[in-house]
Amino acid sequence: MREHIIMTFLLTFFIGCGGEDMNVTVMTPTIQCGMCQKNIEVGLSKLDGVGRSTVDLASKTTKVSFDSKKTDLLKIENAIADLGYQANSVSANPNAYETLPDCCKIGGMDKM
Ligand SMILES: [Cu+2]
Repeated sequence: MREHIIMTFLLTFFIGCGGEDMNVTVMTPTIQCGMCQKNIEVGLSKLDGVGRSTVDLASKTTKVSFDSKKTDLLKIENAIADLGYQANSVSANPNAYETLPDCCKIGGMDKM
């Protein structure tokens, strides 16, 4: 009887994922303002396989839905880092960080 419950759960889980579409929440602790939000959302939209990304300034996280056949979490983390922001444990690319507007830099490097 217990096996049935587990199987039902697993099936629901796989259907819920809708095939190859995956959702991840990336910690982006160095984002400061709406500009950061735009930078990341626009930057990620250019990445092949990324469907939708939503930056939440309040919780400093970025939710990303992507096609696991075309891209993966590491590529997404690196793409965010290349935009000048920390992504999970991947540090911001220092060159990209330097080109950010001043409002996006405040405290940005302190947290690394
Ligand atoms: Cu900003």
